[in-house]
Amino acid sequence: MAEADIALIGLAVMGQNLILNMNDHGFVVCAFNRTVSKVDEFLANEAKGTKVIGAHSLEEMVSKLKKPRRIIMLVKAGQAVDDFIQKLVPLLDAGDIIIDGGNSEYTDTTRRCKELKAKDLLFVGSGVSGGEEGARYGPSLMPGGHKQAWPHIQNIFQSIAAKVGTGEPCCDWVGDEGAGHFVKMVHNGIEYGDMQLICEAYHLMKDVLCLDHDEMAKVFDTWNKGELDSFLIEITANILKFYDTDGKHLLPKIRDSAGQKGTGKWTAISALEYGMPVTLIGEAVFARCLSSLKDERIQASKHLKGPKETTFHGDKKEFLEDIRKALYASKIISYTQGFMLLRQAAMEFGWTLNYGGIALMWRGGCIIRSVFLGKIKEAFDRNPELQNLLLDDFFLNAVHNCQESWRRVICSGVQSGIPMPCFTTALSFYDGYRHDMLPANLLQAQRDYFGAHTYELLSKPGHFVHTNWTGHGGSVSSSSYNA
Ligand code: 2AM
Repeated sequence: MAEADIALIGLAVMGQNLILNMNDHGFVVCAFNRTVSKVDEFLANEAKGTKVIGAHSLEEMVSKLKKPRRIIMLVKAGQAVDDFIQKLVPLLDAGDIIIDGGNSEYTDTTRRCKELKAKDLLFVGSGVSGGEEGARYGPSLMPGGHKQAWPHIQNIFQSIAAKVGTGEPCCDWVGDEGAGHFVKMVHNGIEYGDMQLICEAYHLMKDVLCLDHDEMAKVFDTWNKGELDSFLIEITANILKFYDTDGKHLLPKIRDSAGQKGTGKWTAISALEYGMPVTLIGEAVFARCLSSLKDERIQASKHLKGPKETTFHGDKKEFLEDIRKALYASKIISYTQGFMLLRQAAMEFGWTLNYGGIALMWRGGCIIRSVFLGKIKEAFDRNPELQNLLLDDFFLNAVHNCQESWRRVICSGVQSGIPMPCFTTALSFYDGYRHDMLPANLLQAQRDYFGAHTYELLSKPGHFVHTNWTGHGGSVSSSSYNA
């Protein structure tokens, strides 16, 4: 009997929690898993007393679904997704919907969209963020793919998603093809940036201002009541307050060598690929790489000297406010860069992206959730065509208001020898972006000098010329060689 609203394949913890979340919202879910014994285990334990039903084969699962059939997969990214799709296709009818809620690469999602379109099936690749807790009680959901699927899944998706404000769901249609997974990837990159910015603020407080852990925790608690109000600032305060079983703070005992699973790296790779200066995420990834060279750093620390004078002479309270503003301004730059990458990807792939919706999707449920994202949503509501976040009045004024502090923090930090890769790259980006004239005229001249790469004159853009700089290099440009 066709009784289930949706089927879910993949009973690891994310899958199980999403099922229970859907069940809580009144949907009948049919559970399936490659290792079929897990279906019975799940029904007998976590799903006991719920309306969740199980299937012991894909055929049985498909037979239990209302039409159009909706099937969501939460399986290991890569081959497992293709394997299930291949097995499902012969069992489905035109208009049925397959959703991939795993951590797939957006290029795979785009490919699967195209393959399934040719078979009259609708495919959706959805970013799911918020970890196990989010999946159970309200994740951020970022679905993209075949838009015809959206009316059939919108109710389920928006019901189970995190809610903000007056109950707005952190889930909306993102865009075509792999857009949902692309947006999830950028989300993860931004998460790397946010975390590193907080680490730089912590480093300055600890080693320039010499604050103790409880003092720092208080600062972060205060920051969390203002414009920096966010999950990551909140947990940072809690981490700083955390005592180990021996009565000492746990944080300073943790080895300063950062791990990574690669999602930040993929954002940086895309930025390089599409030529967008997403420098802050790039620096955040490299900061983790540098931190992981722990043994080398220990050696280097014995030989490489820093500045002689590192004692702070200014007003501590004022400097703390400067750090807060430096963090806020840098964060604005990071999100500006992230949205620049989204815009470029949209151009590259011909996607129409819902930028305000993306900000709202990240507003709750996920690791980067913050009040700040509400401001980004408002900026896109004011102007859906907004070219660059920095050009919105709210963010422009915010950066103007922060910039003196931002510059002071960077000067003091540099003089004290504190590495601040993300604070500094953010400011360099800001200063680069606001200059109508950069020294790339010299760069073009150099390229033309040694490689006859040609250049344009300011007075004649689009018209490429070559100069014989030395009198003996010839006047043939490299493009003429190529021709
Ligand atoms: P399993 O329980 O049978 O291992 C997370 O690992 C989820 O992805 C699990 O439900 C797991 O199923 C599934 N999974 C991992 N690799 C898979 C594969 N190659 N084919 C099908 N499912 C797979």
